[in-house]
Formats: sequence, C-alpha cells, structure tokens
Amino acid sequence: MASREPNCLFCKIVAGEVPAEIVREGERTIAFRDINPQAPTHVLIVPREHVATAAEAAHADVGLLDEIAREAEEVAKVDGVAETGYRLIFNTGTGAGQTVFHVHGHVLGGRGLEWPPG
Ligand code: DGP
Repeated sequence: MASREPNCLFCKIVAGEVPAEIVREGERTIAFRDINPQAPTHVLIVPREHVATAAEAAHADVGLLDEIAREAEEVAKVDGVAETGYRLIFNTGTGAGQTVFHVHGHVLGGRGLEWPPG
C-alpha cells in the first residue's frame, strides 16, 4: 500500500476519493487532466506515493522522475502532441508557483508555448 498524507488533494485523487479525468494509470503513477487547463493538453502526472516535491523525489525515490518523464511521453502520444512537442514542468516551491505539495509533472501542449515562461 502506497504511503499517503491524509490532507493531500492528490493522494485523494490517487485513492479515487476526489474525482478527476484520468488519462493513464501506471503501476507507480497516475495521469489526470488539470482542473484549470493552461493549454489544450494540460495533464498532471503524480506518483501514487506521497512525495512533496521534485527535489525530494529525486533523493527519496531514484527513478521516479524518469518514470514521470516516460509517462509524459505516453500522455503526449494519447493527446497527439508528441510530434509537435510538449513541455514537462515541475514547479518546485511556493516561489515557483507550486500550490499542491504532492509532486506532479505538468504536461502542456497543443498550442505554441513561449520562452521564458511567466
Ligand atoms: P502547481 O501550481 O504546480 O502546484 O499545480 C497544481 C495544479 O493542480 C494546478 O495547475 C491546478 C491543479 N489542481 C488543483 N486542484 C485540482 C483538482 O481538484 N483536480 C485537478 N484535476 N487538478 C487540480
């Protein structure tokens, strides 16, 4: 049984206690559509285990971020944006805009994406 935090929104989505539009379910991750999409494709990929940030995940669970990157490619294929390109973002810390402290990769695509981001 994966570890979870009782008050974590994404743990609740993983457990099926809060509804979400699931795109893919893997053994260690799930991918679901963002409630407030910033692009035609805006999917969040989260581990089933509760880990707060990408930095923590990199230390606590070697290979997990690789798996999220592989899942991002699969999500991009599902949405037909793998060829044109997509962005995989981990907001890490409040100053970078992280609001949910259960690590998640944002997969954004389906429109032109500017650089630098806002
Ligand atoms: P971040 O700011 O990087 O922590 O991203 C959190 C994202 O989570 C943000 O883009 C909106 C999304 N989000 C917040 N609440 C919900 C929810 O209840 N369901 C879904 N599907 N997405 C949510």
